[in-house]
Amino acid sequence: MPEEIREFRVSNDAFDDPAELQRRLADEGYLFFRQLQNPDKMRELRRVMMTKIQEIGWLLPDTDPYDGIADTTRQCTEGDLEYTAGYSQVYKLEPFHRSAHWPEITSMIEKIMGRPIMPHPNQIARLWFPKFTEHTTPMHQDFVHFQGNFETLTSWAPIGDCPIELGPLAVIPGSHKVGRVLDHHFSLGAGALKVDVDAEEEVEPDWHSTDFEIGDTLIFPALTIHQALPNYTEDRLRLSLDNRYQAIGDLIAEQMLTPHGPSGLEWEEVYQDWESDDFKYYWEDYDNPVVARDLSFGERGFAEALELARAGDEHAVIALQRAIKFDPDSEAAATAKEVLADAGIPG
Ligand SMILES: O=C(O)CCC(=O)C(=O)O
Ligand SMILES: [Fe+2]
Repeated sequence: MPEEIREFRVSNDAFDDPAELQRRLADEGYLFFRQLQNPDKMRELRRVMMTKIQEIGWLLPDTDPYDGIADTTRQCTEGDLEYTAGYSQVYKLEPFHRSAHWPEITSMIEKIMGRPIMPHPNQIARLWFPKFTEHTTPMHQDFVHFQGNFETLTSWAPIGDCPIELGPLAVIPGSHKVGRVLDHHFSLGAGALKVDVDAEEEVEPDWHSTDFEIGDTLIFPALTIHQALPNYTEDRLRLSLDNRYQAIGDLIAEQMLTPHGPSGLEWEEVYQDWESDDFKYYWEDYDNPVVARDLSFGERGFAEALELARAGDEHAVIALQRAIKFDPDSEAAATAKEVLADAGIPG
């Protein structure tokens, strides 16, 4: 958690001024809008998703699902089998996928990009348990995960109010100006990769965020350094959307055309119970050159986790134990088992 967090600049004043929006994005590496997305539609989406999350058992029974009161005994995160079991059910919800196409957000992205755009079908919802703070998303640049091109924009919005203590996103303004992908290292947090900002001479750790209210939306390109703040609440589940948008015709990495990995799903499974066909396989109408996934970032992080686990690092040990449990027959699990056995730690 950064010692000091300053307030985002709010860009609603430039709402209808694409040139000014583009200038601010180029200069500051993010745009933040109050109520860019329709709060009523967001509230409806929250009700649908939280109702499902309560059915899964991650919210206390006999509470209003809208309040998002977590059963903290069910804590789990991306990379855990239990997370996939629950998240896959949320990931199948049609209204969740439709939300990436809401004109409130697509028209703003198009204004900023100045070209026709499309959402990546690999949409993400984050279901973050309270007091599980060591698994918080660490400082990173999105390019290591999403690749393709540097102009791809992330849109992050909580589905519900998200004050600082519930753990919204924070960014370092201007950090995209490093102009390249910085070294990323092993982290236990979501995404498993972090930039060591203290070791980067070009970057000052000047963190900005805000108490998000429903509809508020943060937009930033693939090189802007950001992190999630820890969810310090007593019992509230943080629910948020992070979606990516790119100009049609630009490079896209293959993994952005598949469902989000932790869902464990194929599109046919996602679409099983949808009422309408209009947003199924929509990207197939667009001609984006597809590049293979660059696995080197993840491989390097995993190699570091092995090294750290050998030295007894607790987070690395947890990460290896998780990898073994998630896919016991994988090559990574075999290596992880060896390392833990050598160190005398149970796999
Ligand atoms: O919601 C989070 O914890 C992480 C989100 C993130 O890093 C992103 O939207 O790029
Ligand atoms: Fe990110």
